[in-house]
Amino acid sequence: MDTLAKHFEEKINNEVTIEAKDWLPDNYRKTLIRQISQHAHSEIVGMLPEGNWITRAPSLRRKAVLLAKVQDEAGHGLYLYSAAETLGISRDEMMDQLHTGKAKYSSIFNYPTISWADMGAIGWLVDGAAIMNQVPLCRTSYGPYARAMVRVCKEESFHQRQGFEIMLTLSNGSEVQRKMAQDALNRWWWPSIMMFGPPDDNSPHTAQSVRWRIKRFTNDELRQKFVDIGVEQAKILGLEVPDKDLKWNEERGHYDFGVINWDEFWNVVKGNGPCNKQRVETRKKAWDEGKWVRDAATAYAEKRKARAAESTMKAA
Ligand code: BYC
Repeated sequence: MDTLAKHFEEKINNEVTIEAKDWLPDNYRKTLIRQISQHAHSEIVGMLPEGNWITRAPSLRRKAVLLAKVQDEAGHGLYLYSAAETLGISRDEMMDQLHTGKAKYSSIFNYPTISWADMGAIGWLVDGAAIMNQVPLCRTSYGPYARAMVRVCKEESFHQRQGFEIMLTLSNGSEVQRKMAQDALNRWWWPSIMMFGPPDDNSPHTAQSVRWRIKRFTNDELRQKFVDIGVEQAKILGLEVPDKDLKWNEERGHYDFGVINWDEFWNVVKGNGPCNKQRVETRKKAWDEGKWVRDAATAYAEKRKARAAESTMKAA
């Protein structure tokens, strides 16, 4: 092993954060670009299913909170794209990868949001799963990613609570509202536990990412933590988790749960979920229609730079 690689390994083993200026093995860089850019794409595609309900929120308060949440997701995308850029990929390249299907984004955002209760279920379960996955990422080995995650997680925990509060209100409401909440749980539970990715024995990246301390837990470890907490929270809501095989296992100290439909997961990941085409088309349209904004911002930045250079020359 050459000196640079040895130094890198020592840093990883001693929990010293890796920074953009450091020497990085090529595959570590590639893995991070893949994961961070896919994470960023998930944030901005994740705005769409909820954005769909901003105009239909049941009160001004609900509308204001949902609007703030969706705007937060845009912010998360921006921190994450910036973190990925420190690794040598441009924003344009990342967007191109999203639009051409070369880069993935989370499977969960390819499901439709058909009732207001879905806003509750997304906040409670999807943001809940996101927190479970992302809190350990605050200690990921790459500094710019870890620092971005600190702020993201603070905002995600507010998102999770607002979702749980919607579910609590509905489940304590009229019979129709309680049914809406149960129906949303029935539709979002399984896709949420799929969010953690394929099982460890079928996950090509987990082992190496854990060795590099990019991932602090495996997909199955996080999924189990999520199920254990989610089941208890469903009890507080008085709702039933749609899994007939769910059972507390005294020996393991965890809930056992039913078999995940991995065919459905891979089908959605490969682009054949209920909303994949619509999501990518909406993002492409937004990118094309936003071109004039990017052009104007670039022209303004260039003008400011030229003015600053001119006044420096005058002063000299
Ligand atoms: N959907 O070896 P694996 C959020 C892909 S939350 C689609 O386990 P890795 C939000 C995986 O990319 C959601 N694809 O990979 C919440 C890989 O394909 P490639 C985003 C998936 O990277 C609320 C292949 O399957 N969170 O943003 O070690 C509101 C093999 O998987 C999925 C993050 O991205 C999936 N669910 O582990 C708004 C967190 N799962 O790349 C927004 C950061 C796996 O080889 N990311 N695949 O073509 C991670 O922690 C990890 O990347 C994953 C996957 C756990 C997701």
